[in-house]
Amino acid sequence: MIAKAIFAALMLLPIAAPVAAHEYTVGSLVIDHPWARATPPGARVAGGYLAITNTGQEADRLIGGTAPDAQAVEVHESSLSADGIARMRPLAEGLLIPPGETVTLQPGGVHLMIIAPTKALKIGESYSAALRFESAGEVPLEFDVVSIGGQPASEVHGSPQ
Ligand SMILES: [Cu+2]
Repeated sequence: MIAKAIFAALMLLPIAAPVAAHEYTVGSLVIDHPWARATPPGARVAGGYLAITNTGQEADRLIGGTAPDAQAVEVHESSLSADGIARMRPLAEGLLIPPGETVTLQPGGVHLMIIAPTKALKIGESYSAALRFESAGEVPLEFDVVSIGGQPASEVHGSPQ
């Protein structure tokens, strides 16, 4: 009876989840649930977030990406300066994905920066892009676009390179 109840509960999970999780695989890398924040029209950048798990034996590096509706996709790192202002800079060497580990890109930390999007990212839509890894190569994916909320007003963007 208990097993049956658990099974029934599991069957309900995908319906209960507000946004269906989605993942992508390239080589030994698994990319989980890419999401991005909606932007007002004319925004110069948009943030993209996801988790990358390296199931292989060798390290890899996320070095950037492309999007049909943007100038580029860069890997950025945010940090808080002594005066409390959030700043970000492109990671010139890319982001290391060690074997056996999961690296999470999230607001306030390492993130993807969609540079000069040519159309606004709208809530509920998906945004197409492709990520490039040093070893695994390129993987096309879709970001789920969610509401703007939580973006620090004092955030200062470094000049894109
Ligand atoms: Cu950034």
